[in-house]
Amino acid sequence: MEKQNLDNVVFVGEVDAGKSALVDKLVNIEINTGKTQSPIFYPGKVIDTPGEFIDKRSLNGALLTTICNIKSIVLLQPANGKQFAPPNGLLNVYPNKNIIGVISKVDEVDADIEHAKKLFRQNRIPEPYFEVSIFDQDSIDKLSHYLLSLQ
Ligand SMILES: Nc1nc2c(ncn2[C@@H]2O[C@H](COP(=O)(O)OP(=O)(O)O)[C@@H](O)[C@H]2O)c(=O)[nH]1
Ligand SMILES: [Mg+2]
Repeated sequence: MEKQNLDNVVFVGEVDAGKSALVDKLVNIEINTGKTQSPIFYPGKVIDTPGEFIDKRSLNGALLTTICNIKSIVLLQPANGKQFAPPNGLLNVYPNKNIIGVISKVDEVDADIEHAKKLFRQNRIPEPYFEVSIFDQDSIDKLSHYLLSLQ
């Protein structure tokens, strides 16, 4: 149902944040396995990006190029992550984009959702935040509905 309609959204976040696994759940195509080496473009301007675009300073420019014409940025912060990976200001270079904070992997045993929320707030990621696990379809559906409501 809503899977086909997702449009104009890019998924960003550190290596292993769960971007590709989440995109697989949100779009209607199952070709996205293995390490993401370059941006993967799905129909309807849905883009999965390599974590290195966030993690490696030398590739931050490639991230900016990739997100330039995309309306919504879904930022994944793993629930078991200690740090906020995006360099200060990187995601605010272009104004007027939606930034959606997703706390991923909330099912992990060492998940600390409150810490992830704190990192988002400290870095001015706007609420609401979505707590997502690829093993919890309800959490995927809630995010999916929200993304569709932005279009
Ligand atoms: N437990 C758990 N593992 C996840 C979840 N999402 C992704 N993973 C795992 O985390 C690893 C990295 O996921 P991937 O989507 O490739 O991360 P990416 O580098 O951000 O694209 C893989 O082994 C996934 O199976 C989740 O919600 N829960
Ligand atoms: Mg990936």
